[in-house]
Amino acid sequence: MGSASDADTMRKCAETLDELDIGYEMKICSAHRTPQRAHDFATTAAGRGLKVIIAAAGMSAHLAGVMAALTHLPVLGVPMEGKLAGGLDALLATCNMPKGIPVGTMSMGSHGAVNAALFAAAILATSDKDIQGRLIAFREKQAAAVPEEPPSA
Ligand code: RP5
Repeated sequence: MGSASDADTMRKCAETLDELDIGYEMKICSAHRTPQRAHDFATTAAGRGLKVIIAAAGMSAHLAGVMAALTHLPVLGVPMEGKLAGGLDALLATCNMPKGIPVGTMSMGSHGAVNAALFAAAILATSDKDIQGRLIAFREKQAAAVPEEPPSA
C-alpha cells in the first residue's frame, strides 16, 4: 500500500486472505515518497517466491503501475477512496494503463480490497488444488449467507 492511511481498508484484503489460508506480506511502499523501496519490493518479489502483488494507492495512484513495470508477476490494483470525486482520480490512474504493462484493477476501497484477495486466490487456484477447494468453499458459504427473501419493512 502507498501509505499507512490505506491500512484500514487493506486489512479487509488481509482478513480475506487469512480466511482462505493464503500467506502474504503487507508493506508500505509509495511510488512517490519511497520510490527506492517500491523498486526493491517489485524487483525482488518473484525471487522471494511471491506469486501475485496487490497494490493499493489513492490520489495520483501510480503504485500498481510502477509495480507492474518492474515485475512479470500479476499485479492487482486497488484504488483507494479519496476526496477528489470520491477517488475517481485513483481509479483512473490505476486502470488506464498503456498497452504492454497491464494492471488488473479492482473496484474502489474495501470492496476492491476484498476482491483483490479473491482474485489473487483465483490466480493461485489455477495451480493449487488446496486453494481452489478453499476458494470454492468460500463462494458456497457466501452464497448460503444471502437470504432469498428481502427483510420485511
Ligand atoms: C497515496 O496517497 C496513498 O496510497 C494514499 O492513499 C494517499 C494519501 O496518503 P497520505 O497523505 O494519507 O499518507 O500515495
